[in-house]
Amino acid sequence: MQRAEPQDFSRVLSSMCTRPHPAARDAAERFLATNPGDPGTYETVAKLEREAIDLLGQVAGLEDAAGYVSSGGTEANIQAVRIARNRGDTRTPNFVAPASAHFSFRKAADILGVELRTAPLEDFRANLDGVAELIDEDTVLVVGVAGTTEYGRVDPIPALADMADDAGALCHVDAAWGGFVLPFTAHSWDFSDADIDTMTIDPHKMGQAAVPAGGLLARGPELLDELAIDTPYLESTSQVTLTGTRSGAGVASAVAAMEELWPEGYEAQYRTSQSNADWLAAEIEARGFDAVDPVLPIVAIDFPHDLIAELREQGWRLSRTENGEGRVVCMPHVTRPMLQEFLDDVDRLT
Ligand code: 0PR
Repeated sequence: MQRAEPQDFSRVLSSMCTRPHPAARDAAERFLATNPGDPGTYETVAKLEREAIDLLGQVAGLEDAAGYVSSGGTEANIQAVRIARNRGDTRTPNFVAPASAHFSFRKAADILGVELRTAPLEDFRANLDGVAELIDEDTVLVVGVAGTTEYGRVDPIPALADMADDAGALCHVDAAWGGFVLPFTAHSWDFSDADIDTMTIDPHKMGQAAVPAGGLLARGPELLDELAIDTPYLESTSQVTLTGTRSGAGVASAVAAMEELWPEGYEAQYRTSQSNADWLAAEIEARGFDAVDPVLPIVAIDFPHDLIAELREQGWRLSRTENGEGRVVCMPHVTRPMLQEFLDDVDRLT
């Protein structure tokens, strides 16, 4: 049988992951057989994880960050809800998140037995009155998204954090995708901008690390302590992660990518991706289609259903928003010549 080869990225417009930076790929390979879930045995990778969290803290405006490298944004979001639930003083906890929040919060609600209250949007962002209406004395967490999955929008994070604080709840920011582009924008989204408690920020998305490398950050170690369970037979005495054995490759590649790219490399990539997104949106509109203004480098395009299907037949990996728009995520592997080729196909098919 022919050996399977991984997907090449030349027509991938739908992914929030990308080709890892060469240094990240190299580090991942070297650390493939290490397990940060057992820091007593795998000391080097455990130290690297500490570095990863320090670096992620720098990206997210937090000194002495607590946290760990998770399997992805899903785990980090679940753990953030778990922290809030365990810290809360109620038997009927709920949390409030905007309708734009990633579906991982629905998994969190289901697993943890915390009611998810979904707040309405206004211009693709959380509507603050809508959020306020859903908060009550059983609310343990308010979620804001910094870089939504479908439209790259940033919720009013400082206002959400204040509302959480007034309610005695925690505030979590999901910057899984946006975290590595937002530092170069004027948006208020991080630990220095607002009184937030936890954040999801994933090296394996815009951070250009190998999969799997997600990130959970917490303002202080006492928040992570809410997750601690005893680990009687390991050298380390407790564990806060959701999974046991974890990817040392992910940890090492996250550190390598951030050491290589933070901040100049990420900034240059943000500028390239954003200018590609702005250019694509303008080109699309010039052809008579609507594009949702790319606040961050994601373009949602009002293509007819059939055209999306035909483009997919041409090999373009284009995903759809819930509203049915075609969605182009301007990741590092999405270059201007690639987008030109995409537009050439659009022109040919219309
Ligand atoms: N939070 C946000 C804002 C996200 O966009 C995502 C994933 C998550 C959390 C969950 O992260 P993990 O998938 O790491 O657990 N958003 C994309 C999605 O689920 C991820 C993705 C990645 C999609 C690669 C396609 C793809 O090829 O749609």
